[in-house]
Amino acid sequence: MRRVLAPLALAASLALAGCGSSQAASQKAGPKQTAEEIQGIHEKQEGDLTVKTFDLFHEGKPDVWEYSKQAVDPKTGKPVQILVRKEMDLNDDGKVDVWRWYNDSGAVVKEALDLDFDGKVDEIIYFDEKGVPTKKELALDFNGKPNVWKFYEKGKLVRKERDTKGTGRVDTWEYWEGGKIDRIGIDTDGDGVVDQWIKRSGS
Ligand SMILES: [Ca+2]
Ligand SMILES: [Ca+2]
Ligand SMILES: [Ca+2]
Repeated sequence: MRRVLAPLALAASLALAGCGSSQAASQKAGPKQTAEEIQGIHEKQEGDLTVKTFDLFHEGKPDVWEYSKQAVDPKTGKPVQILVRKEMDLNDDGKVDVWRWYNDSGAVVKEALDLDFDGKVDEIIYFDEKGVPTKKELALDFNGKPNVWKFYEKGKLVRKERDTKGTGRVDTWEYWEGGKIDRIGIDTDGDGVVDQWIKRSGS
């Protein structure tokens, strides 16, 4: 049976996966299944990383993957698992749609999103240690090629760079101040250097 859930509601339920939440097991438990397996949780080793998968809807395939590495807790000297990456399949097609990377303190440093579920990443967001975005890369044509880059300082947009011609090179620079465009630089001949400036009137 195919589940029909709004992506946001699903994302919210998936977000709970890492918090020890478990739904009531709906499948019949075989005699050899562990409690975790009954909850749709499996663990395996992939190189240096431990991969924990969560089958949140008990359909026999994972919806969430958590990759963690072995480390030593500096305070206790005991071995601990540190989450390095989490992947989520929001629309149940078996392909990952959200990737999150974490630093050793557990903060998200980077997130990649496949917004239209075609397997190509459409947006990448970079965060500082406080979880504030510092940069966003957008593939507005949904072809997997970023064509807009947004830069932030203290959470505020300060610059947008655009590749308006699909050449893979930035040809338009927008400088933002106080939530408004202050000036735009345009490279008209493709040499990477601004040839024309458009300024906000009155500035
Ligand atoms: Ca998917
Ligand atoms: Ca996509
Ligand atoms: Ca130029």
